[in-house]
Amino acid sequence: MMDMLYAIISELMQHTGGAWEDFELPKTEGPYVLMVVGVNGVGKTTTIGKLTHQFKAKGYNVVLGAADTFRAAAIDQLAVWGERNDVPVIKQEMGSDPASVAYDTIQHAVSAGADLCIIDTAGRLHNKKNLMNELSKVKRVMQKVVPDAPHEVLLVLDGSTGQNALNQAKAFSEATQITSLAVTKLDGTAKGGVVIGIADQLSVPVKFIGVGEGIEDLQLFNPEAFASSLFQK
Ligand SMILES: Nc1nc2c(ncn2[C@@H]2O[C@H](COP(=O)(O)OP(=O)(O)O)[C@@H](O)[C@H]2O)c(=O)[nH]1
Ligand SMILES: [Mg+2]
Repeated sequence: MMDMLYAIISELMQHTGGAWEDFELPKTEGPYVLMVVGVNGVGKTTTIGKLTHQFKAKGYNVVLGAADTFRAAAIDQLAVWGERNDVPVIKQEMGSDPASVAYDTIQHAVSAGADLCIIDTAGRLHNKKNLMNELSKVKRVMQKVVPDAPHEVLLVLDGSTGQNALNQAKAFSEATQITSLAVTKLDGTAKGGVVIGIADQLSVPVKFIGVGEGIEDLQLFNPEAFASSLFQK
C-alpha cells in the first residue's frame, strides 16, 4: 500500500520539478531577469538572499531591485541581504513606484553588464485587479530596457500554510503568468505535503525549496528525493 502511494506521488511529482539541475542560468541577451512575487511574509526577500548566494557562487554577477516599496523594513531587509552577499541593491524610498525601481534596477544591470537581476515585489493580494495592474506595469516598464524581461516570474509560497498556499498560487496565476515556484519553510513540522497539491493543480514547476532562515537553506527541488523524504525511504 505504501509502495503504491509512493509510486503515485513520485509519478505526480515528475510533472513539476527537475526544471533546473543546478544554479545555471539559461543564456539570454543581457541580464536574466527574475521577478519574485508572493504575499507578505511567505519568504520572498529571504529566498532572494539565498538565491543570490547560490548564483554568486556560480560566478554570476547579481543585482537586486527593492521593488517592494510598501514597507521601509522590506527595503532595508533586502539591503541587508545585498550586503551579506556583496551585491548592489537598487532602491528608492518607501512608497515610490515599484515599476520605477524595477526600471532603475534593469538599467543598472545592463550598464554594469550583470548576469542576473532579481526584482523583489510587494504583491499585495487584497485586490486581484490592483495586483494584476501593478505586476503588468512592472513588466511593461522593464521591457523598455530588456524586451524579453522578465525571463522568469517566481511565485514564493509558504509551505507551512497548506491549503492557503494553494489558494494563493491560484490567485497569483490568475493575476500574472507564473513560470516557477519556490516553496519555503519546509524545515518545520509540516512535511510539505502541500507541494503535492500544488504539483497536481498547477502546471508550474517547483524549482526551489526553502528549508530554513540561513543563507544556505535553499535547495533545488528534486521530485524523487521529495517523494522519498515523505516516506523516509
Ligand atoms: N523556517 C523558515 N523560515 C523562513 C524560510 N524562508 C523565510 N523564512 C522566514 O519567514 C519570515 C518572512 O520572510 P521574508 O523573506 O521577509 O518574507 P517576504 O515578506 O515574502 O519577503 C522571515 O522571518 C524569514 O526568516 C524558510 O525556508 N524556513
Ligand atoms: Mg520582503
